[in-house]
Amino acid sequence: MEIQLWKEILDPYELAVKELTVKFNHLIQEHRSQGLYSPIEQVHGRVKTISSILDKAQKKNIRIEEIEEKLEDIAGIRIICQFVEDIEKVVEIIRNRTDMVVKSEKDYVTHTKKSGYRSYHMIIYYEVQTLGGGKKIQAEIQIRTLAMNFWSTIEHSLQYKYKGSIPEHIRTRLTNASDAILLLDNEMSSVRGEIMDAQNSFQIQANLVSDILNNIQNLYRLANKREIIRIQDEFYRIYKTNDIEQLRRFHRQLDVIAEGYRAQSNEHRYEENL
Ligand code: 0O2
Repeated sequence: MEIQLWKEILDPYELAVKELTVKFNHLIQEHRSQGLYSPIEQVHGRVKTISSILDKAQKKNIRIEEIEEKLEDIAGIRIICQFVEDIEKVVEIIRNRTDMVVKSEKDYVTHTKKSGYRSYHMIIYYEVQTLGGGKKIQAEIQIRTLAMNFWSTIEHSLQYKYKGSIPEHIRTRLTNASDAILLLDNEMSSVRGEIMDAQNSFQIQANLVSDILNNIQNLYRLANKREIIRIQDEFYRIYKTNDIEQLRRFHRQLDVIAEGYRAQSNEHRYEENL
């Protein structure tokens, strides 16, 4: 097939990967800006290279004209979670979305592959808009923990190095490493609550500080310089205490001050217009 034709075929997949990556990243942001724990830690996306498509098609006896129908992972999204429990949450989010239709699922998290590979796979239908109208394509979403991703990235590069026939002694090491990853994920799950609490309070504090700084910045236009310096000094003092409750109170006070200045400036404008 001509390169130009490949480009035409792969273009909607490029678009789908970009859109899906933006959408999943937005989910992370939405959780964080609402002070919620995000079950998604990172998102990566890729379109399979032409040579990988040809290799897989040959391996699976797929004709070129059947590629789009039978190769389900031309568009691939990888979602990385911190904890095993997060995987089920992400799966549920995807099942409930109206812009993706789940075609099939494979659970290699509870049913580890013989190689030691663990991950949750979903094949979805996703529609992109092109110059020629809407096009429904398939995409594979792999959902796994940071630890599972570490193992599979290493194993994948070894498969590449040894062209699929990894020597037995290395296989044994990989199987041992996979067992250790399972243990590591379980250990991390047992302190999940503590870790989530720590991360949540860090996120809440970061959101509060960012809101306060925005408010102070807006006050520059309304309040006098001496008042701003007083507010800033007060902020630095409270910030150093590391006390979220004090920050919350200061945030509320700042809202009241800002509201007072806004009302004053509206009154002023109203009088000028009389
Ligand atoms: P790439 O280069 O990552 O795109 P199968 O019929 O079992 O041979 P199938 O039908 O493609 O494979 O489905 P499966 O098993 O769900 O695998 C899909 C993808 O999961 C693979 O795509 C890999 O990305 C990943 N995967 C599956 N098994 C393993 C494994 O043992 N080790 C690692 N590291 N990854 C795995 P590709 O096209 O094979 O590879």
